[in-house]
Amino acid sequence: MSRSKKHKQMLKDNPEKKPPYKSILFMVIVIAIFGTAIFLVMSKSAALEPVNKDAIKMTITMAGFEPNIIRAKTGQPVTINLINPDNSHHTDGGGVHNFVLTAGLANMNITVQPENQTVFTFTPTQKGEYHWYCDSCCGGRENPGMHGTLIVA
Ligand SMILES: [Cu+2]
Repeated sequence: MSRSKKHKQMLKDNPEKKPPYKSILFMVIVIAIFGTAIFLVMSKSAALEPVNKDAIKMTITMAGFEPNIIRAKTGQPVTINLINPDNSHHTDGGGVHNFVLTAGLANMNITVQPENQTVFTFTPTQKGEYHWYCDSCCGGRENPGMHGTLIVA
């Protein structure tokens, strides 16, 4: 007997009854898939230790920069160890963040990959307040949470 014939025969034998375990199994699979997805997005890797202990340790997540204010002096190099603990399962930007500082001081666009870190140095030459932001996620520059201020004295 062919496969489809067999199936038709089964339907004939048992026309109304749908096996209930099928819908239970379906629910279990749905819950497992959603549970896994939520876990992957929420889980963060063990806190990344900065590779440069002398640098300013800064983290960037979906919640913004921490710290989001740094102070510097003209002519003195600023080194930032930027840590991104977010993982690549974020649908918004794939967990990638960046540090963009262009206005008036420098022309920096530093990208940090998910669960990764990067170290960069720049030397402010003029006093003032300069704003940086992340434009890879959460509305980017338009999102007030994705900003920081560099105060150069
Ligand atoms: Cu970001």
